[in-house]
Amino acid sequence: MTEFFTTVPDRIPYEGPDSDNPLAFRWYDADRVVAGRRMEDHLRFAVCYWHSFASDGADIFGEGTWDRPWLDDASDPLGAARHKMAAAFEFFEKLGQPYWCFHDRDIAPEGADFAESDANFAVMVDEAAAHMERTGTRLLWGTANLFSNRRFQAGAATNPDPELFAYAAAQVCQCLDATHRLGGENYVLWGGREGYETLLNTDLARELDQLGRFFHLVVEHKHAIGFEGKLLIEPKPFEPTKHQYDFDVAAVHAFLQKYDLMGEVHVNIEVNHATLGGHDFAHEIAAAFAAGIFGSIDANAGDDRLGWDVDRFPVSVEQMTPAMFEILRGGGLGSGGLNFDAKLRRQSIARDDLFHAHIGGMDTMARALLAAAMLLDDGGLKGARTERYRGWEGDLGRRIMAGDESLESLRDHTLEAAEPQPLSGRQEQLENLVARAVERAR
Ligand code: XLS
Ligand code: NI
Ligand code: NI
Repeated sequence: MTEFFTTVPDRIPYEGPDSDNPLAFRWYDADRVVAGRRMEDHLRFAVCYWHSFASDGADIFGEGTWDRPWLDDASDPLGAARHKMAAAFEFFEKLGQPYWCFHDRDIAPEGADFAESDANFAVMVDEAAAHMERTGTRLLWGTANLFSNRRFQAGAATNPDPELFAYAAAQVCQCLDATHRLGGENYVLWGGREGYETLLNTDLARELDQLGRFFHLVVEHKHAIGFEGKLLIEPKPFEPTKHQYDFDVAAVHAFLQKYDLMGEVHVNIEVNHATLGGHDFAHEIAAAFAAGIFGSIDANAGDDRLGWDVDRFPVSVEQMTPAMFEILRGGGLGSGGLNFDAKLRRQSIARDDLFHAHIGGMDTMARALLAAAMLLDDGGLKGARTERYRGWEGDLGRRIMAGDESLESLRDHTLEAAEPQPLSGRQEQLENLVARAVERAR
């Protein structure tokens, strides 16, 4: 097998916080038990195929910069796809993360028509099955690319032309089957171009109905083939369209309720999508757990001053700790995982940069997990929150929630009652608790 990452050892070792080895983990220790579970089972890391292997670093102003020889091989697209996959699995084996994720068109080249694209895909799914068997890497999720090709310029399920709806359905049919065959634990549907640019040409109500119909077809097919993984929508507020229909967790929750999809579809929350939507990442996680639709995470980071999806690798333990805390508080990732939907900067052109990026991302999330577990254990945060709502355990609170009070009865109560006494929200004190956990997590 061709060795692509020749300067990197066979396996990235764990060497502990005092290590100066740039190609070693300092915090991610797969077998270490934290809050009752091995770190690997808590974090369920995945590497994404699209940014790391299918892209060449091109941006809207300039051509690709990264050293990716398989992308140049245009005369033999399937040969190039095999070469790309060999490099990807070499990377996975060396990094040692348990999972990967792909789009159908990342792993196999688009053909002259659907039948040829599908035949290419079948070849590469076989190839992936063999690599997975050999290396033990598992599939966190698969997904269909329903946005790159120009045929999808006006959307997939929400397209004004039903032929495009059919095309998208055909692709999802094949990709869901492949995900099932590869033992995928989830199947993701990011909205891609399901949104609009202008109402002058858009029938918003009709497009949402089409989207609801599409999801029912996916749910029916999932059950027909016996796929037991979760179906996940990935909310994003905008980009590429100005108005994406799956804006955020709350919008997806409303959509799932309106189209009777609750229990069948969950969410894949991406950090940079949450922040673009004007939310804290932790808010989106808490909103998903509250709605009963939490599914999985696309781990990355935005940039405080750039208003687009920059997909950096996560580097801030301070930012990730409150999010990991919400995940633990919600009961953990379940069948979801932390997929690095993140890309190198355009100037990071050396082969081993891909390792440094993932090592940093994994160490950041591992350390955030340690800090979050400490917060969960310490009781300070939990106690403060319980205390804050203590009134609801009393007689009045219970009667209100049981439906035993009316506006009038509450007016009568308030006429007699003493003036309510506000209590401190203690935000700064609680923030100090978080800072202490970040400091002490080891
Ligand atoms: C784009 C999305 C995409 C999905 C998979 O912003 O994050 O990469 O994760 O289609
Ligand atoms: Ni994503
Ligand atoms: Ni994204």
